[in-house]
Amino acid sequence: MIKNAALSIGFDACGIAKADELSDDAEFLQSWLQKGNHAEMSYLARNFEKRTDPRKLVPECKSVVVVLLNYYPKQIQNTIAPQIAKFSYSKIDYHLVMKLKLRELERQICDCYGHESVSDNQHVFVDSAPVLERRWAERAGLGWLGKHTQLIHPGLGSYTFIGILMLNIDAEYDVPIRNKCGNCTRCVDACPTQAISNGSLDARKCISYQTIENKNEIPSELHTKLSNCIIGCDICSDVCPWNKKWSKPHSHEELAPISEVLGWDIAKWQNLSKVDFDSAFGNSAIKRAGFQKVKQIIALTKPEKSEINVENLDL
Ligand code: B12
Ligand code: SF4
Ligand code: SF4
Repeated sequence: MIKNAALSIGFDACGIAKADELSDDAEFLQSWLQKGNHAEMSYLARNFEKRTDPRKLVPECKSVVVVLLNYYPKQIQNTIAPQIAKFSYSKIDYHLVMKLKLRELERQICDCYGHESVSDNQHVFVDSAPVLERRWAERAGLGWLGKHTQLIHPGLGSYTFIGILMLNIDAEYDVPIRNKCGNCTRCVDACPTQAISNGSLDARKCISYQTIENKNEIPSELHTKLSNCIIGCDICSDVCPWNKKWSKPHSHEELAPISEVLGWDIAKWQNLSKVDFDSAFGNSAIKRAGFQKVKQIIALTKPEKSEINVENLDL
């Protein structure tokens, strides 16, 4: 029932994992944090026990339902303009889109299994809570974690948002699938800042972190490596052969893009006013980065045609 309901609500995939302690991940996470890989995202070091055991976050939790929403767009941005990552194309911030759909899934589950199947505490998560969402997606059989650390779903690729619903009831659990990265290292080789090594990411070097999360100045050694990215970075995703094979445009109306922005040229971005920014991005995920930050990054980037053409990549 749960998976059928998720698909009928419009999610592209759904899997279920048993709520358990993530002991291997706890070890990995501790060493990742000790090396300072989380940069200034101090929240990642907080709530360690809750992050590595969902039952500490939602005490009655027995099952972790994981849903995916494909966000690969139909139309790609003008490639010589400063680039915004595809997750940020939509008019409406994806967090809101995911949460509304998850609430509907929760309603249908409660109709079927009763209200006691969910906790009175927070149990719907997208991005913002101490939950290792990619690991749960992997445990729920929805794909494997690529060397670029993202979840690759066989059939959808990695351009998917992940959402989590924790339930107080048992369910039939899925099993993880095999990692199919093999000897490929395209994402590692293509990363302009060498932010990925051994399937682990150093956020200090990641353009996505620098352009979205970093509230301070971008370190000067990275200025020439921003590769025309102004909000997020899709380089390691774009070069992945599995995305070439599986990424197909979504048809989710809720993720309709801010069409005019996709056609903006370099001059439009460079002359962007606060009024233009607020009117285009008022409800979008880009609002979070803020006008000043976006303007500063545009000033640092050197507009050039993106060298990565997904269509020309061989599998
Ligand atoms: C912080 C964060 C970031 C940071 C740090 C990214 C990172 N790799 O940790 C920054 C700002 C850089 C970032 C960037 C992006 N992000 Co982000 N991010 C998050 C967030 C909020 C937390 C991730 C986290 O916990 N990181 C800590 C690391 C250690 O955890 P982890 O990477 O999940 O790895 C765990 C497991 O994979 C496992 N593991 C990994 N390797 C190994 C090895 C061993 C031996 C073991 C035992 C375990 C293990 O253990 C880890 C935990 O201990 C999640 C949402 C969430 N709550 O999960 C979104 C999330 C991961 N981001 C997402 C997206 C879309 C992106 C971007 C693509 C956006 C963009 N285009 O710019 C980029 C991708 C960059 C990249 N290559 O990862 C999506 C990923 C969707 C997907 N299909 O994978 C998420 C899930 C948000 C969502 N709800 O959809 N992000
Ligand atoms: S998002 Fe960009 S900077 Fe970050 S790991 Fe991927 S290619 Fe490197
Ligand atoms: S580019 Fe290659 S190594 Fe990187 S995630 Fe894709 S298949 Fe794995």
